[in-house]
Amino acid sequence: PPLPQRSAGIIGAPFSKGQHRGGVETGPDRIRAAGLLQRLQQQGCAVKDYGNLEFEEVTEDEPVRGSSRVRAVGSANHRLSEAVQAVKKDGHTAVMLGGDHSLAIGSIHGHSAAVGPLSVLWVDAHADVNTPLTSYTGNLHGQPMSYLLHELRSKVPALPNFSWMKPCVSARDLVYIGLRDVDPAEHYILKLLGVKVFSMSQVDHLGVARVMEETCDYLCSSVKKPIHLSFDIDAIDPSITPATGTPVVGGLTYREGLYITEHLSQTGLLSAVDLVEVNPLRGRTEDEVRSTVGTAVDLLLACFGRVREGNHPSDYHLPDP
Ligand code: 6HN
Ligand code: MN
Ligand code: MN
Ligand code: MN
Repeated sequence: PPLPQRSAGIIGAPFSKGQHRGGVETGPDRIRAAGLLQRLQQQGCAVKDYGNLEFEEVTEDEPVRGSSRVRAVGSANHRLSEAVQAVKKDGHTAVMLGGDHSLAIGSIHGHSAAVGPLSVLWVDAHADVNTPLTSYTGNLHGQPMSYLLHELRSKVPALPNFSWMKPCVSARDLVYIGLRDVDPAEHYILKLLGVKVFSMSQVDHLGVARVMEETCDYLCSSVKKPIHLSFDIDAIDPSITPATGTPVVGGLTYREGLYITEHLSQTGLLSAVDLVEVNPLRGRTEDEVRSTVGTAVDLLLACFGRVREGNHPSDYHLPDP
């Protein structure tokens, strides 16, 4: 039987205040300019572009417990959460183009508010599970998972402009792939909560096919919850995706990235995707930017059913002579 038509609801989130490097707010427009919407349509996916969010200016934003621009991050994520809820209510798979990874707070919160409990697959060089009290950098893009996990509720202080959100993810429903730069407190948290992690060592040991098989077995073992994919472009090796704020050597290959997204697409459970941390200003050459943005687009196309063996529209027919 033909697959039900896929549809993507795209939200641009030009926001960079979860970290200190300018440029990541230009990610959404660069990813669109590389042809994302047209190419999704060409592969038979319905597309609605919800445009870029506009974030309100926060003037007084002094550090809170050592973390920077907490109020701006809180208010931007409130906006984003409501936008993702609207996209889900319209029946699309939500695509959030970042922007920095602090945006996963609003994206995952909004997704869960609309559809209920989620499975979260976090593909990243980093675990992004520092609490404001464990962060060395004070950057909120290194903290989103600690705000979202039920199990860390008592370890995260109340923060200004965050009263709209509550934790909505269980540690049992979270899987990481690609980790290779994890802070001591983050490592402690992952062990304490028993979070399923496929670090780069495990990817090397098992191979990406087994990693994805085990990921899907683990996430789909009982009820099949909708899947939220939060893909940080720095999960991919910086030789391929150098235009990002916190590159770490030894990452996923382009092919491993595509395998992950192709495989997820085939589960039929992918319900929202974040593609974050593309920073065109961090590329040293135009080729570096092109390679980073092009990889981001290819990962998103694979999320919506594109496969490497080839593709054709379901109504294709051979021309008669
Ligand atoms: N990212 N663990 C470091 C921190 O600042 O907490 C790095 C975070 C990187 C965040 O890449 O989304
Ligand atoms: Mn990262
Ligand atoms: Mn609200
Ligand atoms: Mn990240």
